[in-house]
Amino acid sequence: MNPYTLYGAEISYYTGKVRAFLQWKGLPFVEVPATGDVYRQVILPRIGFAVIPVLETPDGATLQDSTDIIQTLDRQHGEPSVFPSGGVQRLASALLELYGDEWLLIPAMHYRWHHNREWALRAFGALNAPEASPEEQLELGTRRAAPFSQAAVLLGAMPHMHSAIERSYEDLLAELNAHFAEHPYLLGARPSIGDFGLYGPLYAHQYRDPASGALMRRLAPHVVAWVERMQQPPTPRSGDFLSGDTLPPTLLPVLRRMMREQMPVLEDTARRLNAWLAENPGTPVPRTLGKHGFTLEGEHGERIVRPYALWMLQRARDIYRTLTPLERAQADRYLDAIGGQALRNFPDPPRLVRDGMSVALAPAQPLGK
Ligand SMILES: N[C@@H](CCC(=O)N[C@@H](CS)C(=O)NCC(=O)O)C(=O)O
Repeated sequence: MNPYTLYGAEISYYTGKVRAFLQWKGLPFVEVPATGDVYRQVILPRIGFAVIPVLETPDGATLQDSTDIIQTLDRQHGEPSVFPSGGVQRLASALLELYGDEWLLIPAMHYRWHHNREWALRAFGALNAPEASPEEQLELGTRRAAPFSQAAVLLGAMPHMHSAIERSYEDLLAELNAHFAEHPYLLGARPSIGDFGLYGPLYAHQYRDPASGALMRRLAPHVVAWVERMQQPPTPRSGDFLSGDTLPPTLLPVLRRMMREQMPVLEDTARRLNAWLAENPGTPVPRTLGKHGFTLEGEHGERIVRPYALWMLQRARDIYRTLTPLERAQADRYLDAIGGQALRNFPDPPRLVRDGMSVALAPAQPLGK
């Protein structure tokens, strides 16, 4: 089979997620660093905006968005799949993908831009202009990384939130460390889509950025071992999810944390999107809808409202809504145990599709469908 081409970067969150999937799924690929030239010649003309990762398929089609890329390729290439067939595990893995993709951005961006800043600026410069001198790379990196470094604060890492973000992240590391001491992956002996979601932040930022990597090695050696397993799967395309569609007890604290920290923000995002849609009929939904408050470890911060996260949540809600009665009873027991009642009664916005880095209303279905 001709290889896929992955346009991305070692320093990129979502490139790591897709790369690890391609590796586990055993799909041949070449990775092309997203230099300035690659943005100008490939990414902007094909996608219309600047983003990585972008994947070119062997027949020349272009895919963007790690969630879509993984789902498309996983379906096309059949078993073994990273999407569990049991409804409860499928739901948990979709929630963990959303948690990794959208919520763990906060600690990832905080640690990168507030504890690894100069290193990251140099890395951005080196990616953009591999041939330039170190001074030129630092200067270029400072310019190119400006939106990313500002994103840390926009996502909620303003100074008075730093200690809460660090407490929450260190506690998460402890929970994951206890889990990976017992299981190779989140749901047993095979990585699920949830593993790839968590790997985005936990590889590119929290393992690879020097100060963050030192912290992870000090606090969470089993998480380090998992990152390295995900990076170079010892046995690609093998292993099974836990039998009986159950969740390991050691995973429940992580899901409970997601429900406590992220779910209120998702609920408020849905309320705000509903209000925005009512006030702006027919207008494309922007990437951010103003700001809203959030709470972490008892501290109150402010962050941008990101409707994209609701498209990911819709996927989890679809799984929940289509569970068999037996699966649903089991899922509800877990939701009670993790404080996840809000998922059951979620104020769903109208049906959404992804639109670049935002969402759009899904086209109306013809009557009778
Ligand atoms: N949801 C997208 C997010 C992609 C994304 O945010 N990529 C970052 C680099 S890791 C980027 O290029 N961001 C550009 C921007 O935010 O404008 C995915 O899963 O692929």
